[in-house]
Amino acid sequence: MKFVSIILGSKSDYEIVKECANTLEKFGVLHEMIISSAHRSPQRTHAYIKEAEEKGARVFIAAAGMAAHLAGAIAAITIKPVIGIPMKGGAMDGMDAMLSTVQMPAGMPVATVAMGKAGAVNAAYLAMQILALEDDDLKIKLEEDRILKAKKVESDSSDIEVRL
Ligand code: RP5
Repeated sequence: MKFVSIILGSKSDYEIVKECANTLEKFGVLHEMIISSAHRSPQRTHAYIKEAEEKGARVFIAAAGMAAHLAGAIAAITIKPVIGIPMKGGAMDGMDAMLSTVQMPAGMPVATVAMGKAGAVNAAYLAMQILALEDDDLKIKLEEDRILKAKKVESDSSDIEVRL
């Protein structure tokens, strides 16, 4: 069983991170989602990553805010790709989380996406693009999605465009 694993640092991250799960769902990609914190439940986080890897997790997506160490802590445990979603909020409205997530030391990568809904959706897309390296059906779905997106730009433009 191949799947994507999503870990939220807190229930308060759910409203945004559900966009990630919904995107995977839309493409029929299996996923798990749990809450586990790098700081509040480090043993649970460690045990879950090991368990998920054994079950077939191919990519991990970690969402956390404030001193956001969750994605980095997961990257320390696994060599599977780890995607970090920095959550808005806190005194610096997400800048702290973004820097905590993106500024990993050499050799310990976390692929960091944008804050907010776009980041949650892009985390799902990036995970799927990784899976699509070995999944032709998913690759075709992603290619079709790109074509639809390009067509939507054209149809949106034709609603309003003015050309000389
Ligand atoms: C982080 O601290 C969580 O990922 C969340 O974004 C932030 C605040 O958590 P709560 O205090 O709302 O549980 O660990």
